[in-house]
Amino acid sequence: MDAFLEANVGLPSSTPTLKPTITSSPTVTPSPTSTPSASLRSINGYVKGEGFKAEIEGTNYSASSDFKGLFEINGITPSLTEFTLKISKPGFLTRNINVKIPSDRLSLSISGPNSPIGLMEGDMNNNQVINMEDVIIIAKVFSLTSSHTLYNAAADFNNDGIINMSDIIMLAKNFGKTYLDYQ
Ligand SMILES: [Ca+2]
Ligand SMILES: [Ca+2]
Repeated sequence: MDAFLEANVGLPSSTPTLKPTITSSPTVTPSPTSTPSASLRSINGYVKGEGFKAEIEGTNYSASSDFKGLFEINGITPSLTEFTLKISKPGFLTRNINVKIPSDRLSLSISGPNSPIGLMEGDMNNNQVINMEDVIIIAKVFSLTSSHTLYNAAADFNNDGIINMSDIIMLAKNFGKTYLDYQ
């Protein structure tokens, strides 16, 4: 009997050593907890103008601003809460905006129709600075209209179908500016 007891006492001591393997199953439980927060998020905002691309840097999430200047990126994975939103358009100085979606929000609006995000005209070669190189590029297409084969839509900042003094003045106002000038 004593030997039996000893054998039985010996058994439980081996059972706890098995327990750690069981503790691995609780680690699976977090997956149900992620289901309620698995709702996809969205971000929207207004940009000054149509055809500006808004993209979440380092991802495939992007959208273009419509004729009202509105863009909307939908279906953003819940794990993506802090990111850089890159706004760009050929001919304009790319702007990066740091965005943080609060964990309790499913949708975030970063700018309204009355305070659209503006981009500076003039970065023709897209090197994050507006300087003489850009002036030379626009000078080459000066006076061309949209019907011309060499017409460069990127240089037509005000999108009126002709590259003229109005566009040059817009660039001149931003001369010397870099991406750092967006605060
Ligand atoms: Ca440039
Ligand atoms: Ca123009």
